[in-house]
Amino acid sequence: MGANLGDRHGALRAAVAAMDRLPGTRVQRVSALYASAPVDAGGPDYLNAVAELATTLPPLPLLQALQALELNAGRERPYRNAPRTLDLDILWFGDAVICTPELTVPHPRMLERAFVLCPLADLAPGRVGDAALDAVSAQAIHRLEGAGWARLDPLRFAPEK
Ligand code: A4P
Ligand code: MG
Repeated sequence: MGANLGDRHGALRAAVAAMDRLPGTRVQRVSALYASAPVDAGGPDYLNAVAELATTLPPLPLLQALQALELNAGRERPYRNAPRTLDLDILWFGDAVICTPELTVPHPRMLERAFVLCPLADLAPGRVGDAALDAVSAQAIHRLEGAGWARLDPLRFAPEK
């Protein structure tokens, strides 16, 4: 999840709640929130986080449902990497490897980006690994300790310690 326009906290909180309401889908856990400057883009700083979903939706219907949530949040796409009110990308889908015009999984740029790997490591440290985190350690990123998720149910959505 990412947002760098408007009420970024509110958009990410609403996205977690909306994903939890998708058909056959529950949000299992969410990472901490992370703030960073835009990578390969301009505009205000981003807030990013990663959520783990359990879903019976196949990958493409899930992507389409996420894109509908982006539209509901006022997402516009004037140009590539434009600032946005809400971006919902699929990083992993279980162990699936998907390479279609609409969907590439694992996300092709995730390993280059601290704003993806840091929150992902909150949820899956063993699967991300220290080497991947070391590779992005030069990128400035700020973990918002305990901030931002106040209106989420802390028991349902707390990341694992
Ligand atoms: N698509 C293919 N694979 C996927 C996937 N795994 N998840 C296709 C989601 N979408 C996927 O996406 C463009 C098209 O990618 C979709 O139509 C879908 O069919 P989009 O949401 O319109 O645009 P996007 O997300 O900006 O595109 P892209 O190319 O994925 O951008 P990136 O690489 O995700 O970069 N800096 C900070 N600090 N934080 C950020 O969140 N985000 C970006 C966007 C740049 N810099 C950033 C951040
Ligand atoms: Mg996207």
